[in-house]
Amino acid sequence: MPTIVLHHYWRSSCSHRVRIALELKGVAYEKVAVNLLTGQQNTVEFVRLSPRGYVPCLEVDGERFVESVAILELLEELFPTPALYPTSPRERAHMRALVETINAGIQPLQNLNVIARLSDEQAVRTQWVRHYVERGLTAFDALLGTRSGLFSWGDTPSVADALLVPQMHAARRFGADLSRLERLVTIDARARTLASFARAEPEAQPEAVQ
Ligand SMILES: N[C@@H](CCC(=O)N[C@@H](CS)C(=O)NCC(=O)O)C(=O)O
Repeated sequence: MPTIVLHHYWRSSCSHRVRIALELKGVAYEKVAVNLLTGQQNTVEFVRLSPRGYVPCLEVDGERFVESVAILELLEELFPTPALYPTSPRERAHMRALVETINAGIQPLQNLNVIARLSDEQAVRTQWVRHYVERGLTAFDALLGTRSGLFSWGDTPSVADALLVPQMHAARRFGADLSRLERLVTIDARARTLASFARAEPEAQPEAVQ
């Protein structure tokens, strides 16, 4: 078993994704908290680990990996069971589209340094984030089509759920309107009843500020 260290922030959705995958796969790992609110991500020490000054950063036997989706794919290859990606090329492409709808289509627009540049006013930031969260999650729901599994893609958790659950957490935090996204609300609530998702929750991290 390699030695795994996750540099993360409790409320970062990208960090949350990686914690979910590690927990689902039952991988033992150590966590190092990086406080984004005090700017620890921009210190010389941290930028040496993660050049963009972003969490998460995963160390595997001392080798550093950044970008949560690349990390999720690495974990899938290092620890194939339980599988979080489907096996057929077409299914995998659908799964990646769900992943990117959140990873590329929503999260960059709600990122701390992005909304800080947008405005000093919290109300302006919140309106901006809600808009992109609601549009992106509506697209995610549409991409699920007529699927009716227990989770986003079938009856077992997948990488789509590792993206969805953190994004739903952020959606609630910013007060996004989820009233038309009942299916996503149900999937998210169901996932969070599982012990692996519960251990990965932001509020379950010891440094979480309530
Ligand atoms: N695409 C990257 C983005 C990482 C990212 O945006 N991390 C955020 C937290 S979710 C961060 O560290 N933000 C720090 C900042 O904005 O200063 C990933 O998926 O890992």
